[in-house]
Amino acid sequence: MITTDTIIAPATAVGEGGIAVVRISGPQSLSALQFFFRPSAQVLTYRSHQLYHGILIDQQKQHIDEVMAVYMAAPHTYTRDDVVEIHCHGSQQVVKAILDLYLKFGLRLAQAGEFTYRAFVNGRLDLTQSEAVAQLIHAKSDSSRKLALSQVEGRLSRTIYNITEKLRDIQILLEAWIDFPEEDLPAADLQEIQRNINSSIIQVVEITDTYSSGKLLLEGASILLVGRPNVGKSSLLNSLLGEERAIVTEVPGTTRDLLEEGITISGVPVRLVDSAGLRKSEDPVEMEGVRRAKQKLQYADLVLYLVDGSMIADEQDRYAYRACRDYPAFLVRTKQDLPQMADTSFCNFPEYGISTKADIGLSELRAAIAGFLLGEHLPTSESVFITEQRHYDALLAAQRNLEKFQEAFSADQPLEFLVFELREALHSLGQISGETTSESVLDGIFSQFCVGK
Ligand SMILES: Nc1nc2c(ncn2[C@@H]2O[C@H](COP(=O)(O)OP(=O)(O)OP(=O)(O)O)[C@@H](O)[C@H]2O)c(=O)[nH]1
Ligand SMILES: [Mg+2]
Repeated sequence: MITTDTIIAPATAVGEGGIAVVRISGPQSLSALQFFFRPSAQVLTYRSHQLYHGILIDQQKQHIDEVMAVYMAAPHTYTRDDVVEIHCHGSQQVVKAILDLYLKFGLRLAQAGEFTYRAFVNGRLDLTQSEAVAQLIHAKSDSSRKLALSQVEGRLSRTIYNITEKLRDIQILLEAWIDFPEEDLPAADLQEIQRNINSSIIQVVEITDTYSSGKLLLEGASILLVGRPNVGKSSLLNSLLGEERAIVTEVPGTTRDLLEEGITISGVPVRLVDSAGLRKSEDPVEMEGVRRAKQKLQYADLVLYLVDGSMIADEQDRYAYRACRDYPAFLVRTKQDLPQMADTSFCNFPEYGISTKADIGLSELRAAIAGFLLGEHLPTSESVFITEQRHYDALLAAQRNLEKFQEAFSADQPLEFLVFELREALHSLGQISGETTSESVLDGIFSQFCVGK
């Protein structure tokens, strides 16, 4: 991709809106502005990062629109090139007229993600930050927004950078010794190297371990409510949601189809699925509902298996238990406000008692769900999570090379072997930041962006 010409694209989404923004980046940005923009007050030189009001005219001096325009001088811009943004009325016809004007003028329409690509090539963002920009744009929940933002701000990059620097120092030291092999490496240095490799492995593993939690925070978890008719599944769904979403009646078999609702539980986005439960039935509608619930079981991150605490557990409870016992599940004993009759010793899931009527045990259940989903990886403002398969694979590869380094080290292998493993590890880590990423991978990443970003 050429990165030295001047590109243009709408930066706001297609559709009607109050304003739309057209973005220009590259060496001709300022002259492009001056050519067609007539500021309402006289401007001798455009000051960087200042908004100007005026009219945009075409080649025949016809007005295109009344606009606000800003010129941003390199390098303090998104792309690090000169950038101009034109804020026009939010009509697609106006945007189109501005684009036509500048394409005739000689600017080129930007490809998807090309502004961010320039920011990457010009060193303003590394690859993880660029990827996070796309994630931020596509974020569907508050937690995915926060995750993406922390990555845009460079938290993951800094962590990887610190590990990389440590490994580079070792590489330099070892290579010097290969070049001047007269003396042996001092024992103290050798120990120091081993310690540093060990701590790097630990750091790499710590980040790798956040992958499943990170993905969960990004994509959300799926929780399925099962249990025999009338145990209180829909009541629990409503309580967790904080609204009367599902129909609750004393008639067993009220819920027949799956009902899915999104909520956050202690910061984790969750899709709660109420079901017809799991039971034997003759009724074809119920049977279809049960079939769908069974299908959902396989995809659930957690099953809440409900047993009515106020009744004696029966064959239906055991039937539902058998259906879900091979999946990650909690036993939820409902109706704790009533005298407790159920013997649930047949079930060995972690157990929680609740009452939706008397508001008993619900906050404990919420905390337990969050704890189960995220383990010790509860998000704090400091934590680093990875969410990309690409990062995960690279970290695993780096870890393997560092472990091989340790093995070769313990077996007194030649230094060349050690340096080889180090180089491989550094190469893998470099793929995360984009230092060593191939063109085709880069193309794949940036093509996921929309035009104008
Ligand atoms: N006393 C008491 N009754 C409850 C509690 N939770 C639910 N119930 C009652 O139990 C009955 C069934 O509740 P639902 O939430 O509809 O149960 P369900 O599991 O969704 O039932 P189906 O959809 O028929 O499978 C209703 O009459 C609720 O009012 C509770 O904590 N205490
Ligand atoms: Mg129900």
